[in-house]
Amino acid sequence: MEFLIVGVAIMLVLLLGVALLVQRGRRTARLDDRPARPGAPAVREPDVLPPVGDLLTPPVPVLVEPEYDVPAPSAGRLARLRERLARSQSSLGRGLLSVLSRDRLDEQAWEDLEDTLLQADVGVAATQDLVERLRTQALVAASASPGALRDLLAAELTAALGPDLDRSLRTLPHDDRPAVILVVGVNGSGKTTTCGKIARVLVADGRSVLLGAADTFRAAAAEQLQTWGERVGVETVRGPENSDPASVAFDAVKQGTAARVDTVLIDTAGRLHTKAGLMDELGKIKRVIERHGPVDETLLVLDATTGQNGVVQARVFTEIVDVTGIVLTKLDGTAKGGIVIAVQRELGIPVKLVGLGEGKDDLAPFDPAEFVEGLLGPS
Ligand SMILES: Nc1nc2c(ncn2[C@@H]2O[C@H](COP(=O)(O)OP(=O)(O)OP(=O)(O)O)[C@@H](O)[C@H]2O)c(=O)[nH]1
Ligand SMILES: [Mg+2]
Repeated sequence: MEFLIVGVAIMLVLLLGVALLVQRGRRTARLDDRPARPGAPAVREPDVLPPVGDLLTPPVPVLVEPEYDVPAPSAGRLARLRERLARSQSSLGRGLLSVLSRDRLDEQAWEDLEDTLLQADVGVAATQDLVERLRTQALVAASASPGALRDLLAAELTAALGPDLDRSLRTLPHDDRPAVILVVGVNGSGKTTTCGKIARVLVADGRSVLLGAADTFRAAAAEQLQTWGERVGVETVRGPENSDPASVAFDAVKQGTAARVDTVLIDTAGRLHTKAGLMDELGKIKRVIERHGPVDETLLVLDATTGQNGVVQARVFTEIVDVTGIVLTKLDGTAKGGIVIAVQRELGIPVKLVGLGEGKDDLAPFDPAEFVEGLLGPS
């Protein structure tokens, strides 16, 4: 009898075990069948469970040398990013070319061309100038084919972009101190991102760089800059929150000089061009830095999506800090690439760099001919 009871008990235990295994198999299958979120690792049961001993042993910390990013080289970037430019500006390019490919270039056609340029933020004066020059040229060419007209348009757009302006960034050190680049602009235009991207370009070109976080309003601002630097092994000079940004900028240049780095990049807090107090503070930052020597480059970062308002902002900043170059960011997010022409024409300051995305290396030296090719597509 006892023998029978023990036998039945063993059977029951075995059956229970089998039932549990089947149940577990089903659950695993259900997890695996769930549609995976994009980017999420697939859920998989390990084929062989690790020995229990391994699970109990705490992992031994492994000291790993920090690995730095290898930024993309700066040369030829606009050509590589042309695709992105073509995508955002395709409606402008298509609009212009479709007018020029009409059977007759009558008054209506020229008006439509003018409207297309105005809508792309080229600005009134530059648009009138462009259309007039194009009209004259088309008249001279009399029965020009759409292809020939496209080339005329490309040449005129390139000419309007000031192909002879000096767009080089002055980043080379002096005998006794580094080159200093000051980055300014309104809130959210892309200053910190641009500082980070420029640091990457310089590192890629074999230069030594120091970052100065002269945005002391928010601790997060300095952290954001520091993160950009850390990725490429570049140090950031910071000050306490709400400390004087001019003194942080001064210290950054001082430390950069002591460390004999090639270039010091100073990020500043975003400020509205209409706030006199904040604009005065910017003037002070520049003056204090210049106790070490002249600032080599003052870059105004403008968000291309703000359109003509960018020109107004630029004018005020120029009056305060003598801007030497414009960085036009977020060109990937607007079809109004004509702002490049407007801003340069109104201010006589070259667009030196363009931002074409949120990616770490989505910043390119500006090149008028490449830009126009991106706009109009291949001939
Ligand atoms: N699409 C796109 N986004 C950009 C570009 N440049 C910057 N951004 C984005 O714009 C946002 C603001 O950038 P920040 O660099 O923090 O701007 P900021 O001028 O430092 O901002 P404040 O310090 O707050 O004035 C971020 O989300 C960036 O990723 C660009 O060229 N294209
Ligand atoms: Mg910032």
